[in-house]
Amino acid sequence: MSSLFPALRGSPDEQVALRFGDRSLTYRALAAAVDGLAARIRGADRVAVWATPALETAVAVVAALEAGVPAVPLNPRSGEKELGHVLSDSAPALLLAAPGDDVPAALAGLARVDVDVDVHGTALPGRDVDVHGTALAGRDAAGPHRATAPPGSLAAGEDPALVVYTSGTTGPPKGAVIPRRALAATLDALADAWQWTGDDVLVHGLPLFHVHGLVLGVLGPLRRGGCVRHVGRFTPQAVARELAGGATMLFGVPTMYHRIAEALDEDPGLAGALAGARLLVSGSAALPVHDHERIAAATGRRVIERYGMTETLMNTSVRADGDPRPGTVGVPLPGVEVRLVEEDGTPIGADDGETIGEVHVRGPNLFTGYLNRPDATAAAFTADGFFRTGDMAVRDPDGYVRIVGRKATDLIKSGGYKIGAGEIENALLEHAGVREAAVTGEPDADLGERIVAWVVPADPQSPPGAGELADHVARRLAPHKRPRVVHLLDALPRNDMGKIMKRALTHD
Ligand code: MCA
Ligand code: AMP
Repeated sequence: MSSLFPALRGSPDEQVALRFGDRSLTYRALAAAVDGLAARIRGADRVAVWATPALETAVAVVAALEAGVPAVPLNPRSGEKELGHVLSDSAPALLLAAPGDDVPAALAGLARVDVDVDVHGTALPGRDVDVHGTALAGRDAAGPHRATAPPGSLAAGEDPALVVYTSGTTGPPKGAVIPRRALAATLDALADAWQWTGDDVLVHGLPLFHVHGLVLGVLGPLRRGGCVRHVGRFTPQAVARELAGGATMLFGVPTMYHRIAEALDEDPGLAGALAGARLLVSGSAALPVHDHERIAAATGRRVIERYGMTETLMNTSVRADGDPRPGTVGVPLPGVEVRLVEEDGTPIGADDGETIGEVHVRGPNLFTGYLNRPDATAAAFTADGFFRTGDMAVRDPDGYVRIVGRKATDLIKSGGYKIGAGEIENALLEHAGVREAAVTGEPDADLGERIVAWVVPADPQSPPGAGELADHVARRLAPHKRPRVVHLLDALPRNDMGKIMKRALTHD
């Protein structure tokens, strides 16, 4: 099996690969930790990774990729319902977690493998567990499991590398199966577009259970032989400190750039730090032109945007050597075909910057399908192999793509997270105080969109409080899926067919 990370074996011994807070690992130490862990999990069908923003998450995912075992990153703040769904759907053989991390009871049935890393450079001996979860007393970490890997069967690029859960409009999240070749293709295409090399030092504070923070933000630097510094919790000051201290690139969601733009006035050091960066990249949602302009005015630097999706990894980007036009997501990455189509599927011929069509993409960056969901997989692709993104866009005559909206109004992008309205409605309906519920997104300067719940209480005399409903959703699903605003209504507006008319749900 060819490694996705040649730098693991070829980098100078003391070169730093990962830094999380004040803990760092050189490539040599990373290779040792990865080898030790890979030997313990090799042959497993699939492993879950408790994806805290920590060194151990990076080690666990890289070890799984080196062992040819698909990894399922878990949001450590997932609530009981969401976690239960991901576990039953993905059926991992093992849980990889940092020693000492407390995990919810729902994970207690899974055999746990502690991810031991020694920041001084050697893999630590740990309790060994076989791939079926049985503890193997006294077995050497590099022991017999090396021999259990089915020869040849792990080699192909089509083999699954990651299963990343992503929300749809209704129902629970779907697991997007991302093959090895998609990781390689997207990261190498970005290297071309961004002139991204092993000399780059990336800084970010993104979560590690989604494509942005994990694939681009951790696997990206490691594939290049460069370094990533994760700040733990994002703050403008933390990224400024790293950029002033040698980091060359910043990745963030628009909410993070908005917070940076807001902080620029009071923090003169921040503008200087951003000005010194080689590349400032935003993605996961649209960065408003106002924030683009505020950052450019204060720093003289343009943030560039790239456009991607869990299912497609990266599709387009403003190139490092291109025109950094705000409000656009740039041009298709090398190897990626992008077309805009009419409602009836007819491709739009004219790149006139005006004709709106749905974005379809095809290329080696695409996922292979949704886990256990052949119906959803079939519906997502056209007969000629393009993936239907659901994003609406126009294309300028010189090929620059501008995303102008989304087909489904029931998908909300908040803080860069994709959240399905139906998923939250179902959770709200499980609260005893809720008779009916509808969820919408409304514009929010900080989050892009905020989640709004419209609720008909079971007992109008003692309706549930907004905080209680937010806590209920946070506990069932995840904190970022909680409604930020709750409106109580006597009834939901419905059409003659009984369907809720969400467009009629407004404040006044
Ligand atoms: C508040 N909190 C609560 C509650 N209220 N927790 C439980 N129950 C409650 N009722 C907690 C939160 O959990 C959090 O805790 C703190 O209060 C503040 O939370 P919040 O205001 O929600 O958000 P924030 O911390 O200000 O987060 C903004 C953020 C975040 C940092 C921008 O949204 C974020 O990390 N976004 C990144 C999303 C992302 O990576 N998307 C990529 C997917 P605590 O302080 O302890 O944390 S898209 C993708 O991958 C594609 C491929 C692409 O194109 O990139
Ligand atoms: P996710 O499925 O969570 O991976 O989110 C993918 C979605 O995020 C895409 O379908 C787009 O709607 C949105 N997105 C990602 N990057 C951008 C961007 N630069 N501009 C606008 N929307 C974006």
